[in-house]
Amino acid sequence: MSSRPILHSSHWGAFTATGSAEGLRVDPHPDDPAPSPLLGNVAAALHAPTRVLRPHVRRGWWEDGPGPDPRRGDDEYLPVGWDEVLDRLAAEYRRVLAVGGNEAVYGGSYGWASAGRFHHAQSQLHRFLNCLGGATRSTGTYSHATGEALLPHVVGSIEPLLWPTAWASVERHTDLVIAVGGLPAKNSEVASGGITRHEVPGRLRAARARGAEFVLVSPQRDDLAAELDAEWLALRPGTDTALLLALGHVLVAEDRHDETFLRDCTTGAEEFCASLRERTPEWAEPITGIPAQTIRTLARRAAAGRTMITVSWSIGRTRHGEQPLWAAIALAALLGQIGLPGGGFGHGYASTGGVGRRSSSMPLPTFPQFADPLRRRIPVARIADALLHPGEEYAFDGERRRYPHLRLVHWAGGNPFHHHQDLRRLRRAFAAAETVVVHEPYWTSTARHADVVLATTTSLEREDLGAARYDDRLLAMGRVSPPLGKARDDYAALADLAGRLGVGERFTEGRDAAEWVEHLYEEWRAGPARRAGVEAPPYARFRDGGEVALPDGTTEHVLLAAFRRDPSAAPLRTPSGRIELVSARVAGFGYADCPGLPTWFAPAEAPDAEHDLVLLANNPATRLHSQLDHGATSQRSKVQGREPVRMHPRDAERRGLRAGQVVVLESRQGSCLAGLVLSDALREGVLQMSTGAWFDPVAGAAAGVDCGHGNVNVLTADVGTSALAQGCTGQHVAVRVRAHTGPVPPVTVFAAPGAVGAEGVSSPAWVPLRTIRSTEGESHYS
Ligand SMILES: Nc1nc2c(c(=O)[nH]1)N[C@H]1C(S)=C(S)[C@@H](COP(=O)(O)OP(=O)(O)OC[C@H]3O[C@@H](n4cnc5c(=O)[nH]c(N)nc54)[C@H](O)[C@@H]3O)O[C@H]1N2
Ligand SMILES: Nc1nc2c(c(=O)[nH]1)N[C@H]1C(S)=C(S)[C@@H](COP(=O)(O)OP(=O)(O)OC[C@H]3O[C@@H](n4cnc5c(=O)[nH]c(N)nc54)[C@H](O)[C@@H]3O)O[C@H]1N2
Ligand SMILES: [Mo]
Repeated sequence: MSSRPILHSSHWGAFTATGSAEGLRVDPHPDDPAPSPLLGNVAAALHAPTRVLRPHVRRGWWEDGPGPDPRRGDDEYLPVGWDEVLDRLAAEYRRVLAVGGNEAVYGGSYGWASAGRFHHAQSQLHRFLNCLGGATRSTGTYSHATGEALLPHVVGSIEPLLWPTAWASVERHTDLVIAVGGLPAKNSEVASGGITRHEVPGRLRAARARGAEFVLVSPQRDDLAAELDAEWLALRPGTDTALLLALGHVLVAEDRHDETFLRDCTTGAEEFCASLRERTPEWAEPITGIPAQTIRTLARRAAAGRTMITVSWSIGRTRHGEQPLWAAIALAALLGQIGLPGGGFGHGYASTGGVGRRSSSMPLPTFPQFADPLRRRIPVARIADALLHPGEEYAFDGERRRYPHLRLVHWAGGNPFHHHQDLRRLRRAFAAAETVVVHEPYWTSTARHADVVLATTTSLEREDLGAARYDDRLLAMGRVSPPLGKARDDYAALADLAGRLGVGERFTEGRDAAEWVEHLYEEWRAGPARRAGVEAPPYARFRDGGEVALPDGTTEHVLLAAFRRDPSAAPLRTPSGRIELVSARVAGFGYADCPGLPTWFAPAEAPDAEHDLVLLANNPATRLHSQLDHGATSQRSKVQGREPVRMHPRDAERRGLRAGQVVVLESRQGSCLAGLVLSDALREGVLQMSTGAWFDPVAGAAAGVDCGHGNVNVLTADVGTSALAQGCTGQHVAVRVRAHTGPVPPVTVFAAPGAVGAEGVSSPAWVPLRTIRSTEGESHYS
């Protein structure tokens, strides 16, 4: 480790790292006005016990050959050399390509990986696969698949997701922010690719200081900073559409809607307004739990000034998650402020720190991935369906498609055993594959379900260029530590595999990693940077701690502002050229779960006699997803080593539960342990537990549950949002809770399989789960 400070970057902030006898010291970038506590996790990246220190293979695969195998997730791992594992893997690639063609390889490889323009794991893998003639990939994101599918039909583009009205405009012009799903400060700590300055808290403070008012619509009070003095509408989870339609009802009933805007800029206004007739505040009150009078008053306030309605991405990650976004756009259309400074609608403000930044349109240094000759895609959250139902037909965004027969699964930079729903089902799905390859720095649960685990460096062990479209600079990411053990960069591993498959020259173009980083920088410096008048030093000077300032983009909503100024000169790319409050195209798809206009559906995950609470499974405050769960900031939040679950004190009292206790959560899908935290920041009847605790079925087996640590995705259901977007619905799940009795088993998942853990406990090879069956619908392991 270097004993002088080295500049580096992460999805949660830029920092310097300094090696010392006590380990790695991490200091935030001096320009960051609000550094993220997530920096406290960084040092754990070099914590050897959790790291994959050399390539490993699963014994059953190595000895018995490829094929569907229920032992996946329940087998030993053997350390092997790089050459022997890459030889075997190349042979397996040749077999699969011969038997099933390129579509038999699944290389969607969804996930956040690490910051860094060159070593971006997905770009590396996708380039490798494109060199081979392509592979089945994924379309859409776990984050906001509903917006990606819906927005093109309604406003002709996903631009509102990418370049909404900037914070600077909200700060200056907005009178009322209606924040559906809140503007949680914790989410704005993160932005994909890096975030040098955390500006969102300051922006919100400035808007408030100027006089903007905030209304928080969420089951949780702390989805908005207390200093913003927001009015809190603590609605029932999954009922936002009812609230938004009722607000629309009031506008129309009281003639506060903007007829001119509806006439010039929308289509279907008449039919949509007619559909609101029954959607009175009195109708919405028992559904949402929000008093009718509160709804009426809010509608009047919204019509009285400049109003921004923003819907967080989380709301889309529920069954029928397309509806609240469409209802919010329709409500904003009734108010007639779409395209005006500080008005209209947003989707995902504060869902990351990048949304609402004035993003530079300047191209960034980019490792070319080449074109994908195959162009075969599955909706990203349908991975288990695809593995379990090869050849089966499914509906997606107006098309009928068929799942390919996936035989080889290749992942780099993602953790499906964190991000996917219903992990017991995912385990059956992985058992159906013939070979699973994972590049990972850590022994994640996905690595523990793979046949081939390729030991990967973390970004701290590499040099790279740090930059993101929503950030204000390009910075040099220096190497903080030499590679741990025999870990290699994704690039090096893929280059050697490409060589064995006859495409080495095409993949590398004769450059090693260091040469590529320099090449990408110099190419950018001579091209886009020069054209934009951006001053950038030569790489030799930039490389050690260099930073280059990037220009800011525009403040207003580019597409919608132009459209509003002149709808006929700048029509939207919808069939009507306008905002579609009613979409004939979507109606034409004939989907019962996504009709042609914003529609109310009762929540799929609602309390019933058996599961009397709704759990919000949202993104964590103490880490990025599952990354560095063993880091200091994440570990500090644990309760008896378990992931915390928050509950209202009255809900706990009714069940005789106490703060600090280990509890069992059970849903229709599965069960886990969690550590109880009490808080009156939640609506009663609602629990909250973050995603990202590492799946620990070993501790689970000892406690009679599926996960002994608290991975919320053993509880969630694996169902698409609707036939339109087929997005992830992991945000909500109905559960029941009881006290855990008996000993609390140690968490085993932070030590390598087969290793002797911190407490002297030998961590099992992996899991004693013998009864995974390969047939869908049948029961799981016990
Ligand atoms: N129930 C529920 N589930 C959810 C959500 C929810 O709200 N509720 N949210 C969803 C959302 S929005 C998202 S985006 C997903 C996130 O899901 P993921 O993006 O899959 O989660 P991460 O933990 O970030 O996984 C990234 C993995 O990449 C590895 N990695 C880091 N750097 C490198 C590298 O350089 N090379 C390689 N090979 N690997 C690297 C990390 O160790 C980690 O295991 O989760 C989704 N899952
Ligand atoms: N610290 C940190 N920041 C992150 C991430 C992380 O892992 N850690 N992940 C990043 C990623 S990939 C993404 S996609 C974004 C996610 O951004 P979001 O999807 O917006 O974030 P979540 O935290 O999942 O959910 C936000 C809030 O929605 C509220 N909510 C849940 N259900 C409902 C409902 O039915 N109605 C209403 N009105 N509110 C509801 C919850 O109280 C929750 O706190 O965050 C990004 N930022
Ligand atoms: Mo996400």
